[in-house]
Amino acid sequence: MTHYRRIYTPGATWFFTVNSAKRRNNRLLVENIDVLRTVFYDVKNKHPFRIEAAVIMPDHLHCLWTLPPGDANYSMRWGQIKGRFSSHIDTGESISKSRKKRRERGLWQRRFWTHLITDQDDFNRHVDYIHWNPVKHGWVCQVADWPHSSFFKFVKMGVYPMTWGIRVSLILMRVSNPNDAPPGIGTSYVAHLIAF
Ligand code: NI
Repeated sequence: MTHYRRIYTPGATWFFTVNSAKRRNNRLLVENIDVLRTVFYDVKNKHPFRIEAAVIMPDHLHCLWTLPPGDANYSMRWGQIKGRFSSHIDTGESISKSRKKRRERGLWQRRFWTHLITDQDDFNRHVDYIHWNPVKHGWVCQVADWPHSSFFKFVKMGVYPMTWGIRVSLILMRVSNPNDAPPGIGTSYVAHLIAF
């Protein structure tokens, strides 16, 4: 696990998972990453919060925010982020009747996952979870190969080495002996570590 010693603020740091409405064959977020960055920046300027860590996946995102003391209104901030993002995108997505009534667009799932961080270990675990996510979802074999996360900031801070988070699998291969005898005494195996 990460040895990240930043003191977290009790009761103020939240982990979020926010999904786009269409989860399959959808690269909406990474294809519009600049729009997303701008929207985050604008909303953060108006209603301050600190982004501790973040990862943008093609169809969802995870992030860790610290809100100002006494302010837990993340819903308003997410509402603005989603709304502003949607207003910049013209995808011709299908919109349900109930959404039309509310003048909502159909780009995002309405609900999102929230978790209040409980202590420094919990904080660190979520930082790792965020950065490991592109490997977890199978987009890359190595965390450093995914450009849309705060991983590189953490490498610069000395929290991770650049090589952190590589998916490897261990494959044992039998080395056949020259007489092609059945496996048994004398059979040897070599271990191959492969990235996939
Ligand atoms: Ni994920």
